[in-house]
Amino acid sequence: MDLRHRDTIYQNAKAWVYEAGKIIKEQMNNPLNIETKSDANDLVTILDKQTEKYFVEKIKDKYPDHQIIGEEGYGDQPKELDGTIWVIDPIDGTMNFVHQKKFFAISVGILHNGVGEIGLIYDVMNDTLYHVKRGEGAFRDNQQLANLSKDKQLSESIIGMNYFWLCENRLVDYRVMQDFIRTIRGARTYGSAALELAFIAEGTLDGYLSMRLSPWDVAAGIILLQEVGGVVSDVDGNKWDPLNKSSIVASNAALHKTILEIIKKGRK
Ligand code: 2AM
Ligand code: CA
Ligand code: CA
Ligand code: CA
Repeated sequence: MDLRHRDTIYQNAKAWVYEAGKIIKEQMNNPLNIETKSDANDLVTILDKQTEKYFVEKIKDKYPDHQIIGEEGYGDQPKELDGTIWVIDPIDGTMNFVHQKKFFAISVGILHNGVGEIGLIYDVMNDTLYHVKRGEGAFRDNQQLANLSKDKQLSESIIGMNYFWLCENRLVDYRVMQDFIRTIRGARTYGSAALELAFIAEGTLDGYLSMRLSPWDVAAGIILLQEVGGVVSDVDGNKWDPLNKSSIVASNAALHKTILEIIKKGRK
C-alpha cells in the first residue's frame, strides 16, 4: 500500500474514531434499547448499531472500493482478503458499556491484501487512543510504545483471561488451566478484547487468552501488538485468520511458546 495514501486513510480513520467516541459520550445516557444476541449475556445497544452505521457511511462515501467487516452487519461479507478491508467493532465491551458505562473501546483495523496496515483502539471514557501504522511504531496517544520485553517469565506474568477457562469447557481441560493460574503471577478480566490486546502492547498485561473471538474483536489489537513484537495465534498455534472466528493466545514470543505448550497438555 502506498504510504501517502495509507497516511490519508489513517488520518480519516482517526478523525472518525474520535467523532464516533464523542457521539457515544453525548448519547450514552439516553435510553440504549438493549437487546440480546446469541445468549442472554450477549448484549447489543442502539449505539453499537448507530456507531457502526456511522463508520460504514463515512467509509463508503470516501472509499467506495473498500470493504467493511463489522460486528453489527452493516458492512460487507468479504470471502477473500484482496484489496482494502476495514474490520470494525463499533463498541468492544458492550457489557461494560451497558453496566459500567466505561471500559469499552472502538476498534478499527485496516488490512490491505491481508496485511494489517492500520490499527486504532479508542478507550472512549479515558479518551486514550492506541494507534499504529505498520512499520512506523505503535503509540498510546503521543507516546510511542516500547518493544515487548523478551525475558518475561510466566511466573512474573499478569494474564488477561476470563473465568470460563477455569470451568468445564470444550477447548482445554480446566485442571490444566487451574495449574496455569497457580503458575502465573495474576489473572485479570477486563471484558474488552481490544483493550486487553492494547494492554499487552503497553505492558499493562503480559498475555491474553480468549476461547472464541471474531475478527472485529482483535484486528486492530493484533496489528498494534505485532508492531511491538507480540505474537498472536489460536490455541493450537495457527496463524490469525481475519475472515473467521477463533480462539486467541497473545503475548511476547517467549511466553507465547510456553503458554501454547501448557494448553497442549490439556487440549481436548
Ligand atoms: P463485544 O463486547 O464487542 O461483544 C469480552 O466478553 C470480550 O469478548 C469482548 O471483547 C466482547 O466483544 C467479546 N465477545 C465476543 N463474542 C461474545 C459473546 N458472544 N458474548 C459476549 N462477549 C463476546
Ligand atoms: Ca457484541
Ligand atoms: Ca467485540
Ligand atoms: Ca462489539
